[in-house]
Amino acid sequence: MRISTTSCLCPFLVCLCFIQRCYGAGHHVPAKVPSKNQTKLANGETEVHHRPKRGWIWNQFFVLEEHLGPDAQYVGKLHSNSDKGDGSVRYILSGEGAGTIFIIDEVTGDIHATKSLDRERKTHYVLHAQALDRYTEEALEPKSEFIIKVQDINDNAPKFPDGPFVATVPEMSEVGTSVLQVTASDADDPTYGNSARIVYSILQGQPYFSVDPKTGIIRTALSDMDREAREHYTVVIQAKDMAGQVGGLSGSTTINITLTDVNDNPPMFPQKNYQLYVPESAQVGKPVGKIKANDEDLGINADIKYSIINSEGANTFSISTDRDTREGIISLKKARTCCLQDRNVIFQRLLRRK
Ligand SMILES: [Ca+2]
Ligand SMILES: [Ca+2]
Ligand SMILES: [Ca+2]
Ligand SMILES: [Ca+2]
Repeated sequence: MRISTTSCLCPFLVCLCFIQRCYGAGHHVPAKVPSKNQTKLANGETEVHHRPKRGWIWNQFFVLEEHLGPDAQYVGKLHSNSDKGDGSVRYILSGEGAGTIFIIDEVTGDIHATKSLDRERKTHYVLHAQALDRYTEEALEPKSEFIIKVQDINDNAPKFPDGPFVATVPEMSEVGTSVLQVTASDADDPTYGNSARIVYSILQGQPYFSVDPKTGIIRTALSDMDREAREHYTVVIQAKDMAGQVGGLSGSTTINITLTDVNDNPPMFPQKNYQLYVPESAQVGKPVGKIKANDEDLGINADIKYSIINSEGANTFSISTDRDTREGIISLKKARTCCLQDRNVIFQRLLRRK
């Protein structure tokens, strides 16, 4: 009687179902232990060596998940050497799913799965096999434990657990600047085939952004992206399993990216010259006019401080900044004894920087 472990000889032969570990080959090949893996023992029995060979695996039964066929799925066969085929041996299955999911033909030892199984819900079932003499109820073999493993198929698309995402990156960033990493998960078996092997690609957002196919890191792909020209971008990233191959399942997520401001615009006066007429009666210290420059940047980058840079103007006028309106308020600095002519007063705009 053969056991399917190397450490001991079990008198109970489990005719193991072999399965080739390649995608799409998830069907059972009735177990024939390769002759090279068998050792004849002194008592005439054969010891099975459990060396994986040519990609075949034994010591487990496999059943393909999500089986939709009308018939129960064949899993494998239990067999005792004591079984002469005369029906005197009775096979009994117990353990997880025995009698409900897995049924055994008590005469032939054939095991079938009667229900569709979901590997993502339960990966394997631990069962026990017994062989009894049908007439005496005597155990012909010790009770043996074995596992029915649920073989994965690619029935889960990659998913992004969160999203949509919001991200920012400074305008004018160098190409390749990291913006955000997105990560999808795939419920299929990551240890087998490509069912959970994800490749990222960008569906929307080119040529401004790119995504690393392996890591899901989104980067800038264009230099000189100018917030003042365009501030918001919508990027759609796809995660596809089967290593991105045709036929893979996919999921996607959206990232709303905003360019943040950098101070890349000086304040500009909309006019080159201003003419202000100041009456003789104008009081010292009182405003006599306003000017306003525009700055396309945002926040502190658009703060303006006005000053008078020619000495003649600076001697006669002062200028202050209205923080709310960002206007320059011009006031008379000292009383004049004669009429004020039109003055060519130059105002220098200074960016106030941090
Ligand atoms: Ca499943
Ligand atoms: Ca998958
Ligand atoms: Ca699966
Ligand atoms: Ca800017």
